[in-house]
Amino acid sequence: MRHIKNGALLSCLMLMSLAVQAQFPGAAGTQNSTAIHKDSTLFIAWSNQCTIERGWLNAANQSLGKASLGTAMSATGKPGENGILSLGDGGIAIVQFEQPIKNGPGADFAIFENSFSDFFLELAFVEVSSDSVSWVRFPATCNLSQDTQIGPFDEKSDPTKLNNLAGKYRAQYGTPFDLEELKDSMRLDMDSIVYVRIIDAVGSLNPSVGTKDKNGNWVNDPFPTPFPSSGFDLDAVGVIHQNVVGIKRPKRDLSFIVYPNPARQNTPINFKGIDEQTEILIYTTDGKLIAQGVKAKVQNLHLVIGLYTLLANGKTCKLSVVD
Ligand SMILES: [Ca+2]
Ligand SMILES: [Ca+2]
Ligand SMILES: [Ca+2]
Repeated sequence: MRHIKNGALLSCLMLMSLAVQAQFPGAAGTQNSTAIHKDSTLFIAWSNQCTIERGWLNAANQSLGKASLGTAMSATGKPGENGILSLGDGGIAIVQFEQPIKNGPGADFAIFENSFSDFFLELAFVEVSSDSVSWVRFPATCNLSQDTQIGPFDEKSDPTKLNNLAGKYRAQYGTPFDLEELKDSMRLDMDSIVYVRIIDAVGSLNPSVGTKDKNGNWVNDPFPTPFPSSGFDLDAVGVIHQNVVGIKRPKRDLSFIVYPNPARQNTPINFKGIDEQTEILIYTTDGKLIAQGVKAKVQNLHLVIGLYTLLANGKTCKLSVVD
């Protein structure tokens, strides 16, 4: 008898929890929306570096190849600048900033996608790191249908059912993230978030390729999207609170090796610690991006005499080219 009673109470509690299941803020312009317009004075800086690992045009049919729209630079600067970087299914972008982000009052940074609609929402998980070794994910929620796949052209998403997923809002409106939610993580330095990692959520309900939220629910977003612009389309990452007092150096060595170094003007450059698929970016000392591509593409560049900064997978390396 006692057990039956407890069972009844449990069912009742479950029903109640379903009834009050969290509704999250709605689309830009609706009451209590947390969307932040790109021209908001809250933004004090924008990401200035990005490395990418493209994802598939269709995670369920990898023979189609990978997404290709945009470049790493597309994820730098303000929204609407430098184009859009399409990640593809499961693709990853890691962005960095001139100064680390820190935890201040309210949201600390925001991510911009390029959706044309409040209800066509391509989503991504968001993780942060102080050292590029330990990453902590914002606890994401997707309470969208677990039975009906949102198709590639369906405007059937709903921002009130999404939380802590980039892409919750339409173009020009950033989705905010508050580091306060991660403050109990021993693996982060709340005053020095150096990296933000954006990982396309493969929005398929097919268990072999789909991705789940913090509650074990499938993330449901337009799928499949077998176009060059597949998956999450990263426009920009805006900083709201940054650490200007002094950059805390990452605890680990983040360098990789390039040799010979110094290199002669017309000799190939070799890399150690970089795999074949990793995108390498080459900057001049004044921060201008002059070349990017995988190892096979950039190793035979004929760089003029000078000093360069190379970036790959969030790691950097100085290269000197001599006569
Ligand atoms: Ca905060
Ligand atoms: Ca997706
Ligand atoms: Ca952009």
